[in-house]
Amino acid sequence: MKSNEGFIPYPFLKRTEAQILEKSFNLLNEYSKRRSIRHFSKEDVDQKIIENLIMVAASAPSGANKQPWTFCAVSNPEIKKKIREAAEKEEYINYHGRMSNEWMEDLAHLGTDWNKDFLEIAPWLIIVFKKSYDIDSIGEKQKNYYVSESVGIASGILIGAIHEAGLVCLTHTPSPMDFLCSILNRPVNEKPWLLIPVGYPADGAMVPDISRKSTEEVICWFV
Ligand code: IYR
Repeated sequence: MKSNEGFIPYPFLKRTEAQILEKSFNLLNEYSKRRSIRHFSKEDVDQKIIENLIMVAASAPSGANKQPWTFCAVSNPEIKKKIREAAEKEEYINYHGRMSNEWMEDLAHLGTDWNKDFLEIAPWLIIVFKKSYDIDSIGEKQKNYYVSESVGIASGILIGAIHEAGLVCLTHTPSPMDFLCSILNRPVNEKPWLLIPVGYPADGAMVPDISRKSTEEVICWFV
């Protein structure tokens, strides 16, 4: 018989199917209200809230449970300013020729441009770094697995948690993002994955009038 050593019982609390159905409706309703926000209020968010939300993200499953991520949480105004300046430098180039015409046309309805004032206005910037490998205590490289999948799942959980907690965020990728490694003094095994401004929406914040794909477009059933 296979030994149970290294295993513990899973404390599962079973709900009724009716409760699960109701919960799934509520979740759908809640998540259909989630939007990416580019207009932030300057209103502060308590550091403990950010810590809790990041630790929710860090509960994500990961390849071989290597948890190949680091979350940098920035509220320091000087560092936010440095990040904004470096991001705008890259985005200026993106919007003035580096992005293809097709890409620019695909973005037009979002009303974005190279100005990234939200990087200074939002009270917190969470920068998700992926660790392509780990470095152990004697400086040896240790392999990580399914790193992009793992960090993508953790980022998705973070975005959901931010929404459920009552805050808003943006998934921002000012590419190339290498400037974040030097500004945030990251070790060589960490690469920036996503930059997520977090806070409250500005009074009267606007979002693009866009829709989500239908059930039929998204799901292929095989029942
Ligand atoms: N990184 C740029 C451009 C951009 C790209 C995609 I794909 C978007 O969905 C939105 C924007 C920017 O942040 O403006």
